[in-house]
Amino acid sequence: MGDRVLVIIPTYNEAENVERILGRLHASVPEAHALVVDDGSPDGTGALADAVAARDPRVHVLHRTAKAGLGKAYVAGFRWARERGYDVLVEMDADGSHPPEQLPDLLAALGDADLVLGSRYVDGGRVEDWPAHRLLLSRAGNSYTRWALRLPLRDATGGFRAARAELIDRLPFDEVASEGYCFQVDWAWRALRAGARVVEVPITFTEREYGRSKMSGSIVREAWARVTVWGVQDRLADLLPGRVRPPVPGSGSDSRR
Ligand SMILES: Nc1nc2c(ncn2[C@@H]2O[C@H](COP(=O)(O)OP(=O)(O)OP(=O)(O)O)[C@@H](O)[C@H]2O)c(=O)[nH]1
Ligand SMILES: [Mg+2]
Repeated sequence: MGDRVLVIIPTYNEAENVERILGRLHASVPEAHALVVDDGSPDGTGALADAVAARDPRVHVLHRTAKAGLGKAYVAGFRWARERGYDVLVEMDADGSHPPEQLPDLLAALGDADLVLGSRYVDGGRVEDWPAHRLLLSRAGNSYTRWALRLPLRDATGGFRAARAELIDRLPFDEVASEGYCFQVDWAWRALRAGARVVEVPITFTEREYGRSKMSGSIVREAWARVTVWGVQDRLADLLPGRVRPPVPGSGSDSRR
């Protein structure tokens, strides 16, 4: 393909994971570059990433001073990538939940799409070792999102994705306020409304082995609140005569797998 691929990995206290995930990434896709976006992790994740970067020119580190949430970290990473001319931008967690071994599947699907979502909830997708309450929360969140936003996606909250840089350039990331995983819903929805070709490919998601989850009640509340507000705004827009917002293409059945 010849595209320059950058895998953006946001980190906060991932000292046990950061070197491991970079090693797995490069075993799977040797030519990819990686950008660790570290929010000043007190456990020294940033310094560990620097040490890898010092011996591997494919690895880069963006240090930010304070924990500001996943959304802000990705927006900073996207900007960094575009300033350096990468063609394909990948989102991936540091904790090993998103298997780098499946990244080639995502990149292959990008041949025919603008945005590829690694999906736990299409045929062939799986979640391993998640406690029942986490799976329920994730499934309920996705069902609610599908319904509230009339979004033709099975896994809009997931964070293992590959996108064409031209799509990133077209979306107004400066106005995105979402902080937690709600960021993923936010920009998938913007992408669909901008006419992007969005495809879901199955992934196997596994629970993190090391380190602690940053998932919190406030992150969940943010997602439910924002999705509800967007859904209401979207329904109200339907009622306005001569509404200008284009509908999400293919709502319902057109999301290809
Ligand atoms: N830079 C940065 N990274 C973050 C922040 N919050 C979470 N992350 C990273 O984002 C990724 C996802 O966070 P997790 O804590 O695994 O959250 P999750 O995957 O939704 O939840 P679990 O399944 O419980 O792990 C990990 O690589 C985190 O280190 C943040 O505020 N700033
Ligand atoms: Mg995780």
